[in-house]
Amino acid sequence: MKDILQHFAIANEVAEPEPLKIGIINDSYVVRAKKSGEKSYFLQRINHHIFQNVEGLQQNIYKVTNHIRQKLEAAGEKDIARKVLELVPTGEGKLYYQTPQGDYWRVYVLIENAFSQEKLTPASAELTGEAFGRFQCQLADLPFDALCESIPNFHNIEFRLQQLDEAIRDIQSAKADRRERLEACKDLLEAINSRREEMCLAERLFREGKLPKHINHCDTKVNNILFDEEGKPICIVDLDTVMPGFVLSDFGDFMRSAANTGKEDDRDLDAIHVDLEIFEAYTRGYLKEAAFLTDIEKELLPYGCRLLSYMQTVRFFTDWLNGDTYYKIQYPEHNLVRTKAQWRLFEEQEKAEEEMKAIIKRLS
Ligand code: GN1
Ligand code: MG
Repeated sequence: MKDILQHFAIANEVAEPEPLKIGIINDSYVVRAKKSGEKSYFLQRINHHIFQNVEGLQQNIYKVTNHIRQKLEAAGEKDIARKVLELVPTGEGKLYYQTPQGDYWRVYVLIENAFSQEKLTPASAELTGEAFGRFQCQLADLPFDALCESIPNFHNIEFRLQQLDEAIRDIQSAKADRRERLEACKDLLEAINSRREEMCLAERLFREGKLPKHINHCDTKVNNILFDEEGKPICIVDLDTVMPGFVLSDFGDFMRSAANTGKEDDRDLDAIHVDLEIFEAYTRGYLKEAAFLTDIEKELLPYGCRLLSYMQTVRFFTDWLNGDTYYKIQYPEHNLVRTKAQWRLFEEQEKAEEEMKAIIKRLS
């Protein structure tokens, strides 16, 4: 792996990359400086089966990080290197390196003493809400066409449902030999289908010109923000999916991961409930910063929570029916377990809808 690092503009001496278990898409490694006080790095193999336009992906990240850096500089912020990611170019000035075998690699400067968390306290959730609100504001003046969709239709639920339908058709037409996977999930499929129309509301409102798109992060899982030792958010990471979308995506995806008393892949479905304390704290912080929100966007925030859990259910379920080709799995039925856990969260969010609405009303 040292061979790969040689291609990047890294001047100091570094140790052998150590694998990190984060994310379920790319492969990540930390590369420590040999001398203390020198820069360490974060090396990633980009999953190019998923990100098929690596050039566009890397350009997006470069534009977004530069834009944020300029905003931080203009605001006179200190310690900017800890507040925004920095890509390390290759010796030839490219934003990634492609091996002769066709793999793609990229390097960031490592942000030291920064940690991701799976569970937040209400106090840190409020600060995190502010951080994501600020992030959206910082990107609000970036023209839409400045960024490409690094994964086309990424958070378009109509498209995700089409993919589910295709997976089912493949099984029914015997093109795919996974009938038992489908047979075992008939009730779940029926339940998913009964919410289809409602869940496509955002896309309809967009077509009618009633719901705007903004530049979003599109993967605001709680572990995609780094905190300092005191638990204060410092930097938003995992910028692979920054692209135009509904603010509902970022609000909903955060709640899907952080305002859930259980885990994304909990086998114990009874452990899964909406954590309204976290919901309220994050919302308070977010609304403080996201001054650009229109009334309809604010009103739809609880719907956004359900939408993202619904979308994640559909995506995990599709991958299960397709024979686990997209997400990394740790055991054979992992995608099925994830599907059921996300569906339970969706049902819990349905139950908590009125309470969530009341909180938003109170905080607006
Ligand atoms: C993936 O990058 P990572 O592993 O944090 C996925 C997200 C899903 C998430 C579910 C490019 O995120 O959309 O919400 O898994 N990213 C991509 O855990 O598909
Ligand atoms: Mg990601």
